[in-house]
Amino acid sequence: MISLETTISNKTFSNCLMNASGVKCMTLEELSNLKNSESGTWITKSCTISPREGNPSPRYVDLQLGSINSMGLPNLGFEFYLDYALKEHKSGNDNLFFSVAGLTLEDNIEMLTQIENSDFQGLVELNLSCPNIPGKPQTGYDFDRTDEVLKQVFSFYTKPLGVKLPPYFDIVHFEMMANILNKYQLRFITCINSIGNALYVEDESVVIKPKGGFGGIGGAYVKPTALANVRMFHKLLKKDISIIGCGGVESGKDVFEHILCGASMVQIGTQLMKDGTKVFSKILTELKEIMKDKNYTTILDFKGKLKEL
Ligand code: ERO
Repeated sequence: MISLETTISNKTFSNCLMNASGVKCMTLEELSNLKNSESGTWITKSCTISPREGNPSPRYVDLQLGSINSMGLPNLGFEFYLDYALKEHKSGNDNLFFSVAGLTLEDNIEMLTQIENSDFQGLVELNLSCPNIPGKPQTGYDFDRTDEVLKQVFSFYTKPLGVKLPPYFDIVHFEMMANILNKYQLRFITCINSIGNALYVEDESVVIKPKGGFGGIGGAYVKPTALANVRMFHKLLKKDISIIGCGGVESGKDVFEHILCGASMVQIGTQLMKDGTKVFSKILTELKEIMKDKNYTTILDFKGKLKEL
């Protein structure tokens, strides 16, 4: 009997799959579809205090090996998502993730204060890595700023919280970020967000409108970078910080590799956008097949156990 059950912080989920924030999780209808899907849990679209339209279209394009996006944080505003989360809580469900991406530290503190003082008991993913807001740097690339944000957040916030990180590409950067993260009572990190500010060219033209065509890349293009980030942080972070892998997941094999590298949970972005929520059952079936072939019965049988030469 194979179990895909997994645990993050004080929550246990029936399986290790969920959506990546931003993908099919903005409206009530999309959130209900995710809730009713085969995924182990789900997360809301990163929100700001006020609703946002986001960037002009075209702003999301499927590519041969992935996607490029510059959505610009379109969302229905904090109140909508808090209201949604509280309704879930009232109906007895606290096993969902709430994504927060304030445009300033003050905005993040304002939203987290309201969550802290509410009945919501789920997990919060604080997004420190949106690459698509003109004029706003990705916090996760500014080490001192990240430290300051976490210091201020953990001065009052007591509920389970994690951060969504941008991809890192330098060993010293991994070490610097891990040293900062290890100072705080983080319950998880999610890595990676899209590889920011890439450029895709077709027929002598860019393919998305915002920022002169620059956008975040997801999908198969980013899998090796995602696995490297999951692996490195698995080695460097204290063991009570779980890792949620994200990047390039199209199949059970991709999920298996994320878990081998150290992920406890795996998010799906580009492929969920392409296939809709039926992607979860397909990938779960493939993952179970792989585990069956290898005689693994739980995720813990292979989590973090990547072989090195
Ligand atoms: O443009 C966005 O809304 C967006 N796209 C990403 O690839 N990652 C994000 O974190 C994000 C907004 C928070």
